[in-house]
Amino acid sequence: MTVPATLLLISADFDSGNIELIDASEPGNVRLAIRPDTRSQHFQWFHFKVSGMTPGEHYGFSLENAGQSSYNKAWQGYNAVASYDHSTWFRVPSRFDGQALRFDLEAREGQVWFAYFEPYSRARHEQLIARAVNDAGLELLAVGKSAEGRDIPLLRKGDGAPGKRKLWIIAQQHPGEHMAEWFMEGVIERLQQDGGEELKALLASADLYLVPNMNPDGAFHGHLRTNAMGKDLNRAWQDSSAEHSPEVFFVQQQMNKHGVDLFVDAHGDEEIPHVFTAACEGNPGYTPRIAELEQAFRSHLSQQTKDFQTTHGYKRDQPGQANMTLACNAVGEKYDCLSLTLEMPFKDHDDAPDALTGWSGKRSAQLGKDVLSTFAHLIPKLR
Ligand code: GEM
Ligand code: ZN
Repeated sequence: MTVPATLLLISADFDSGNIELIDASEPGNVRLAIRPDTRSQHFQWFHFKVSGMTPGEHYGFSLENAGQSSYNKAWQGYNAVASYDHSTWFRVPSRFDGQALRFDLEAREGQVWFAYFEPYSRARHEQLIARAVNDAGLELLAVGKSAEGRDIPLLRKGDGAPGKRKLWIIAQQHPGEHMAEWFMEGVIERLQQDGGEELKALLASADLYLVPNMNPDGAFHGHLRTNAMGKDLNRAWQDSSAEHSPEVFFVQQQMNKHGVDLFVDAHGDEEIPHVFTAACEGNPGYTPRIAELEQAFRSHLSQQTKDFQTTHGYKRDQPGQANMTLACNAVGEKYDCLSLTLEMPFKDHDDAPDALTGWSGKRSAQLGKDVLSTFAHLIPKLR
């Protein structure tokens, strides 16, 4: 009697899971497809579990619709992440033939998870909020609600006293860009652990307004780009609504209430293997003062860490040609303040590559800590 190949089980019915099974009968070529975002054509994020593997055996996986994904050119030079315990992740060599993304694994254990990037779970988000309030002295200033009713906490470090600068960081408008909430974990961890003079000086003259996850519905559903209403939140900053983009609507209400003196919007980028910022050079109200602040931010952060650079990034917008529906541009224009999109790679930061992990949650968190030093440096110049 031939021993049947153990049945491979593929699952994605968990927080931020996304995969559709085509055929798992051949362990050397498990055929899969990525599911699009709800009410949207966008897709690229994947996250799934394989169980029933035999340690020592070779397995091959193929994401067969990768060639139709939102940023399909970005698969060149990309390596998927894998984990045997859903906690420690490593890169697996991947190859893209223009249609399918393929990767192989010689199993070390009976189960493994694969993902587009190291996921930041809702459970970890809840722990982060509790840690922020209980151990890092942040106030739960307000709680918005997503389209499906999930909490969107706005945290504040500081007492909101008049005259203090208001420094805002929001993260993960694009739900598949999980590096953004890892970044926020680093910010909060430093606020919890660092009693040094630099942070004391920062907090003496500024309050931090933090939204660790702008898009909990999209993150939970394994979306790349949209909320549960199919809306790209980073295109909703001129016409947000309680019905289609309640997440942005809530944050804009809070910004109007408290004010903004500096804004950072944390994202991930599919294609460019570097950490970089995009700014407001295309805004109608762009001034030399803002240009100098952008330059000061970039040069200070470049000196702070090898995990940031200013050579690679998006093409600069032409004067007056900015897309004002983006958070960075809308907030920079409305509050006449330094306003930046911070991009972290799904691949690696090629200026300081890490062969085992590529860009990772840990490196995103460290960048969050480093950005606070750049905030401290900029405080005297913001207004
Ligand atoms: C990007 S932000 C695009 C900014 N482009 C320029 N030229 N300033 C988006 O929303 O498309 C952020 C992201 O998705 O990571
Ligand atoms: Zn984004």
